Amino acid sequence: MIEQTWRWYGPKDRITLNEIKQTGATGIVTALHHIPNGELWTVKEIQKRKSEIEAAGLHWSVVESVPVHEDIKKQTGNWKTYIENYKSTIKNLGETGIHTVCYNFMPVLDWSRTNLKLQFKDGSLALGYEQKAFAAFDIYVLKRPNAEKDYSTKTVLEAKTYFEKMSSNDIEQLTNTVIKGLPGAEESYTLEQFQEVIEDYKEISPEKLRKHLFDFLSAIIPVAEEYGVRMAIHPDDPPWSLLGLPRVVSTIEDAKSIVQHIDSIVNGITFCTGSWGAGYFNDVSKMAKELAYRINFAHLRNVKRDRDFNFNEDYLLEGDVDIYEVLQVIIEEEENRKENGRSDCSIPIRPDHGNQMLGDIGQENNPGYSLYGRMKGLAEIRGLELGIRKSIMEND
Ligand code: DNO
Repeated sequence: MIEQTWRWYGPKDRITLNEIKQTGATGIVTALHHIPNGELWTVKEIQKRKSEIEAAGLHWSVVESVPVHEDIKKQTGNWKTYIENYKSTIKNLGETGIHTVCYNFMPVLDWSRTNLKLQFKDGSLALGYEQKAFAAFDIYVLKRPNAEKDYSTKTVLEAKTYFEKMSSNDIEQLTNTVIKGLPGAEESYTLEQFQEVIEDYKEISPEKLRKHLFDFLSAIIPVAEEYGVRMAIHPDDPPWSLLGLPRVVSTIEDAKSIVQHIDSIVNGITFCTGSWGAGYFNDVSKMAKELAYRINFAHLRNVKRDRDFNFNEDYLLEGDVDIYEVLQVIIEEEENRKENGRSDCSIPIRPDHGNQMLGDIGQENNPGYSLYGRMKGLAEIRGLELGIRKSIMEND
């Protein structure tokens, strides 16, 4: 069976481990959020968090994430030390019995949205991304030189009208949404710092960033192999360049180039249906089929998207991604691994974001990480899995 997991932000999360048990999840996805990016995670710190999780009758199934320091992405400053620290962290995690690590290679920004409280058709609240709002921030708030060139003429015009109608409160809210970091991003900036860190990437083309990613993999994967840690790179969210920054984990070609760079089962991906699915150019079912052999972790959620780079998050079984097909591929992959006697035949899956609904509304929520919305997603995954397994058995 797939391993049903739940992302928990540690002791400060308003949703407790005891509550998570009632959702049906058995595995916890978490990180040592208090350790600054780049520093190594000691066995003592890892063990402490692991024991807390186990005391609640759950187990620490996936680390999301061990963050990759910006210096590693740029190969500047202390990047070599940070790589050594990363290697030690992987070793320490493996030795403590944690065998899956999610990470990303997105410069500066982790995931991005423009609206964290989008009124949904049924009164719940979803997350959304509007290209004209993002462009308004980029052109008029950040004032990035030549930003207009990165948008269509239509978007540039819409962004102007949109910006002219914004109140100072709207501008502040949008700015915070973009630069303060969404949960898990670990980095947060002021506008001035943000302008500087973006400027630092001026000389880094996508080709260069890809080379830096490959150098990172060449250093990390042998250690991950030795200590039995399955690495799982998370796709860019959304899967296109933002603010002129390079991104190299956006398409099927990107994903293939990564898993093929070092052909090892520990050099895998986090199959995030919502991140890939936000790009109209990504055929998510096809990606699942072609990348199944390297799926080490999955995030299931749905999106409604268009060809103008707008999207909003949607209920798991609605939206533009065929979650049934993706889950079917994952289950078949698990069966293949089982037949081959592999120890990684139970792939951890978590419901990714969920709408704020019912008792979530009015509560302090990590954007996307609601209680009821995610529980609804997990319940749907559980039902879908049961149905898929029964139909596979009947057809055998
Ligand atoms: C957002 C998350 C991402 C993810 C990182 C992985 O909800 O999926 O923040 O954790 O990109 O490194």
